[in-house]
Amino acid sequence: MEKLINLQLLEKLYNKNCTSNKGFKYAYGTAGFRYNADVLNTVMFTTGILSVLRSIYLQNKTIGIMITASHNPPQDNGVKIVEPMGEMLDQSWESIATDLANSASNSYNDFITYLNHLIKDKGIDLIDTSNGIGSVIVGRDSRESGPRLLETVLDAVYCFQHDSTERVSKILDAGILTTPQLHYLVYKTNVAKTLEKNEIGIGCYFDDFTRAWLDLCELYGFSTEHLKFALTIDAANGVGGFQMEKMISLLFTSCKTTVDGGNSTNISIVNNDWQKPNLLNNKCGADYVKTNQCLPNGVVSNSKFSTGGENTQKLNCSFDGDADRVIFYYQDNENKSSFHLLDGDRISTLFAKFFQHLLKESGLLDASDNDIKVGVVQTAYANGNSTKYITEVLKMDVSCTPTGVKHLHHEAVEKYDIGIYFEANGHGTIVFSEKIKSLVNNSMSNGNKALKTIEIFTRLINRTVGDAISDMLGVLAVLCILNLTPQDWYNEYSDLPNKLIKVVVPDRTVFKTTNAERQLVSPAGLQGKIDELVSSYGADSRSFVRASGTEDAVRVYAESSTKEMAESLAEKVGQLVSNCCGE
Ligand code: 16G
Ligand code: ZN
Repeated sequence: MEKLINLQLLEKLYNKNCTSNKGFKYAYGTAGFRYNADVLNTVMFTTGILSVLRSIYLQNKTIGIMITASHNPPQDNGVKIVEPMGEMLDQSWESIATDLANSASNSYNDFITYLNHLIKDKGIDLIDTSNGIGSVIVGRDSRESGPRLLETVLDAVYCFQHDSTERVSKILDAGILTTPQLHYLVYKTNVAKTLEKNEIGIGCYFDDFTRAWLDLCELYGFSTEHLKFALTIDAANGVGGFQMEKMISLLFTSCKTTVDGGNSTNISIVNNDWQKPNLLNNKCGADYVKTNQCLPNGVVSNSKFSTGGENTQKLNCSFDGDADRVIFYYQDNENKSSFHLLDGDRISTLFAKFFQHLLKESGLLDASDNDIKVGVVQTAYANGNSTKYITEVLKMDVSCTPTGVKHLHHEAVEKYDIGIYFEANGHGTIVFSEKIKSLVNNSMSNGNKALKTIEIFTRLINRTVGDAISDMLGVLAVLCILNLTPQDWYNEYSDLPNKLIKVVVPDRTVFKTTNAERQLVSPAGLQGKIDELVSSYGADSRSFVRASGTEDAVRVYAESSTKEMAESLAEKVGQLVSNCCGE
């Protein structure tokens, strides 16, 4: 350890960063560490250390660190580690990240003891560093605490200094960017096998996605300036708006965006005050709209929009604070009941219909030995009617996994050649297997438009993780290509009325589930009572209970054939949960 880690500096910087909230217990949750920003210094320091070790362990591949708390309120922040190909941290390292943080939270001695154990246990070679001594890219969202927490991560990385060669670990501060941009940058850096400053920058993200979009425009003869509808993007006052502005300037040759309101252009960004961090996710953003089923601040109701005397359809979308989620919606008039939500389930079903159509057109399905597997991955929160639509109308395969993108992503990669996955909250993407990519590339020379479209989509969609900007472009493209209005999209099926509530209990860890979180195995006997209750609400009814991975609460989801029944079922299941904790 002495060879590579400057122990004197490590102790000094530990004392600087890890002593303010001794004894705090951290846990790497569904999407990394996420807490009030005041208690994060220790875990930022240990995450910096762990990321360099992970990089050395993986033969010096570049690792990403994203400082964000997504849709959480402004006073929170968090951190997650990104793997070399842009995936979420390997699950077996999540508990290591937790243990390292908690050892540092205890004392310097515990920290050093655990660090030594980890290095030994994983066989991380800190003596022969001929492969390199670690490389890390760090990014952050627009939160006020971001620069302070970044400093702590940088302190940690600077502890890795090779004493004889004077080399230090490579670190690129990628600045303020969206979570999916950071994932993409890490992936591109590893593909290019370099992390020299200025060589691979975030420019690659804009180049690649703009190229794909413009290729589609050319293939189908539509242009960004003349979309059939007007789009308002609610950027949640987060980093997505600022990055989207850059994207727009590349996508639109003559169209100008207008901020806050928009008038005569077909695209506008509202809630774009990313430099006022206290406004982040405040009455706006994907989570607010999905939870409250209403328009966010700054988006006006009406489904028509006047452009040059013409009435154009109006569509809105909301990003979350770090722009890895997107949901769409429109509202016909001031009446809230005319609010129509096009959430992650609807994005999945739209893409599923689209790829089914493309595959038929492409001729790839004609050769039976191609055996192309296309499917949708959902969680238990997917509306029952979306699942029915995919299986009964599209006759396509559906898989269900536990909540959390890493589970959906893994399933989509393992099971399908074209795997479409979205959580109902709008987080998701499409993954394409190497097999489908080579089938497409090998047959493309005959000018087949459908094949060319699939090829462009493999570049338009962010392969690494759900990405609000890239998913939004994907949806716009599908609507243009299939010639669908937002209303057509909405009318493909109708959602079952549903209700999601939160129940605060003394200890949520006693709620253990199986069958992709759809059934409880503990507390004993509770599932039987839920089943009995659900069966009394009729055939279309369903309810499940799971402990939240991000909040100290238990979530109860219910759906039924009417709104009143869904609400009553959720409430009664909630009571069962409370009663069972009181017993
Ligand atoms: C995190 C997850 C999200 C999931 C949510 C569930 C990632 C990147 N994010 O935000 O996918 O839907 O947690 O929250 O995995 P819950 O456990 O509190 O219901
Ligand atoms: Zn997010």
